[in-house]
Amino acid sequence: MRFDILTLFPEMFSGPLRTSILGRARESGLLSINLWNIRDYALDKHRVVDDTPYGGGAGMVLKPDVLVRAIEDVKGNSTAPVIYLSPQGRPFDQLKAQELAQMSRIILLCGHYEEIDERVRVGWIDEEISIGDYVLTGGELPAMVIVDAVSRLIPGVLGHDDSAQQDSFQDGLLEHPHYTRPAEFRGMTVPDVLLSGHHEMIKRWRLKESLRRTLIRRPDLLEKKSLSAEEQMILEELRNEELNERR
Ligand code: 4G0
Repeated sequence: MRFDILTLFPEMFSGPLRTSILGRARESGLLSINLWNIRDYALDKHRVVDDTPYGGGAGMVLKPDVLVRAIEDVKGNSTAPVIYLSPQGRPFDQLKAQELAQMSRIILLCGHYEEIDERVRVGWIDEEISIGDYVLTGGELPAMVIVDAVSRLIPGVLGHDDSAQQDSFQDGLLEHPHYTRPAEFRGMTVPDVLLSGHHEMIKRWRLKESLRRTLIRRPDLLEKKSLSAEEQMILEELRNEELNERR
């Protein structure tokens, strides 16, 4: 999969995208991540990229001519969608990550000023995405979040093939508790069932604890999810117990 990122601060990306899993995926050719400096598309002597807003007020607006020159150069004749990262975008979630992971190429536009000229949005932006209800100094961190969340869904990027499919959110539930050795740590033990070797019982315990966590921490996720007969039965069980979970 190919990511093209348009930004005024390409140097912000050098750490995260070269490290660990993403670094390895890029070296192996599974991912290509290309950075484009918007300032390179400002043609005047001082390479000005922004201007004051019509109607007055604080803040600056990215100049449409600079931005469109950049977008059209990166896009070429491809049909890759141009995605703008902004607090006004559609909320990003795991379903959106899965959807984007099906594409061969996406173009991410990072703003650093209050806004882009509305005519750029109307004419050149295919989608606007927000990673959450908070404001950051730029769209660079949101772009990295999207590259990371999408990349780990591409077959081969994670070491173990099904680890991305198995984890929480993919099936709409939070993860169950996990333990490793020793069986007793500072007086705290591991649930007996996990030491029993009884795979059916372990599977049921994990499902029950996933449901317990989701019920306590994120009941909104359960309302959205269609539940199997087994899940409905366990939920009934949980509702008859007093719900116990520390934190
Ligand atoms: C556009 C995205 C971009 C407009 C970008 C700020 C948070 C997110 C930016 C603004 C961002 C997010 C109107 C402040 C850059 N902050 N939640 N900052 N305004 O995805």
